[in-house]
Amino acid sequence: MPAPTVPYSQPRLTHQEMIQRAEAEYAAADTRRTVRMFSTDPVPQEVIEYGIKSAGTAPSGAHHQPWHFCAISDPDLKQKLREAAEVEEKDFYERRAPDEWKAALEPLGTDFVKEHLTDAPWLIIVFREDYSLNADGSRRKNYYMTESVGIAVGFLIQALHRSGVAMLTHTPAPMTFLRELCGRPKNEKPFLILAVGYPADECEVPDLARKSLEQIADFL
Ligand code: IYR
Repeated sequence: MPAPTVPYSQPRLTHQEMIQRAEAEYAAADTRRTVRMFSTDPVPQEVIEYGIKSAGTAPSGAHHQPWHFCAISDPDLKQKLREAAEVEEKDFYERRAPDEWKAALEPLGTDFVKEHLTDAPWLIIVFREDYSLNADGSRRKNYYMTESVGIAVGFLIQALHRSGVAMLTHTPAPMTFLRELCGRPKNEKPFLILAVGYPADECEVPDLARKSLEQIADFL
């Protein structure tokens, strides 16, 4: 049976208003940079809460909303998480990383030391629900989980950027330790860590260029 519906409309803007808004949105998005050096200054929890609420507005397969967010500010937990991540990262950089991957990372200057995991005032651990659990404990299948959670993380990043904080998306591999540290159930798979805070005063970012519209799009 189809779900009940409610009317939906959005105020119609003139073409000129739309173009102005679109340009302003792009200009704001284009100021975002991934940062790796964070100030330890605190960021209010409400900023994180609204960011996660924005993430929760993302479209998802069958509207199952297959995501969960653990926002960590507790210094002891961040320390534990950093230690566990560095064990994996050390193994990655020293043993597991293929040469081609290492070469690709060289311009970024990354290594196994992950100060951001203790410096950034917030770590948002994003989980993907591979299946949901019904009230009676039976499993409910989810659909397009990776796409859905990826879109939600995009919303989260954009919302937090517009709120005035900087971020690093971090995916130590494997990330299974995060489930236990966050006390999440087995149906949830760690998707990524988003470190959130202000950039450190001395923060610099690589002088990178973004692909042009012509490079990333065709209008047919
Ligand atoms: N997870 C490692 C390696 C790494 C991989 C990619 I792809 C990057 O863009 C950056 C780092 C790390 O976090 O150092």
